[in-house]
Amino acid sequence: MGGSFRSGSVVFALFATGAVASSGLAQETLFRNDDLPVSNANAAIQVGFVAGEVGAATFTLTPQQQADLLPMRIKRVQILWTSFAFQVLGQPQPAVAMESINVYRGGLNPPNLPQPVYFSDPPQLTDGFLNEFDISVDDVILNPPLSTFTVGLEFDRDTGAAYWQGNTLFRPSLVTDRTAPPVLRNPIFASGLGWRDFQTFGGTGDFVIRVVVEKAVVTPVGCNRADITEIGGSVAAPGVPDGQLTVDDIIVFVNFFGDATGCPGAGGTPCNPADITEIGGSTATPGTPDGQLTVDDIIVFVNLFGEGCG
Ligand SMILES: [Ca+2]
Ligand SMILES: [Ca+2]
Ligand SMILES: [Ca+2]
Repeated sequence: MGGSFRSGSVVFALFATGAVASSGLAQETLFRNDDLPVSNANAAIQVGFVAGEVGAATFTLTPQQQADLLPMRIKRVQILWTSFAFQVLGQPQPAVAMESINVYRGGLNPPNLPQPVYFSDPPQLTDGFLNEFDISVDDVILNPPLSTFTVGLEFDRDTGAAYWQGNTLFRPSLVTDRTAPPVLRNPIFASGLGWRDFQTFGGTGDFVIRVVVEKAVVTPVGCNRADITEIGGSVAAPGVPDGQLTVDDIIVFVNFFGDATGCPGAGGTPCNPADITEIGGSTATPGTPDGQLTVDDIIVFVNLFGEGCG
């Protein structure tokens, strides 16, 4: 058998996906390659994965998305996971833990391979559902430049029911649609082979792995929160914090605070560089910029500026 992935798909008419409602939040963007569910469309369970192997989907950002979304945070990952036993016989199989959900920069574009940036804790997968995993707390950020990224499921130890019992596929697995992708966008990390495209194994279709992202607001990394600009920085071109506190930081702070550019903003994200703390924030516990400019921002700025940087 060789222990590596081989295409052994089982086709079924998808009827239970435990659909996850699409997000109503405008700032979230859903990436998906698959076209399921479609009326009477066939899906296919992909069998043969063993521990350490990965089934993945590579997503491409349009130039407009690169401009609008980067740097972006991976918020949630949705994975369709089901068994023939459940789909056809109505026998849902026990939930199982897999090794991890993995995020990579890039995709399978030989000689370039997906570059790992994140491995989750073991996800618990329930048969018959588009399982959704919220990884936003792990702050998985993909920085520019970036045109493609890949998200996959790494399989765990070879436990649970055998794939086949008689002529029936019992073990749940990843699912694909049945329409051929035009490009290399379904990488599989196969034991003993490394990264290969699903097409290499005779497969057609796209993995039903979907990703919800949002533009990441990256808190400037200065020497402290009063370091909001660089020497020569201005409101028009504040640049990046330069690790020192100079008169430019004061001027830029005063101007941003005075004209309130961008404020108030959405809660939880800074509305402009002068928004460095929340109501009640102090130098000891500045908390999170709250999207509004208040006297607390001034107090914290003055105190931090006074403390200076190492
Ligand atoms: Ca497809
Ligand atoms: Ca500075
Ligand atoms: Ca504030």
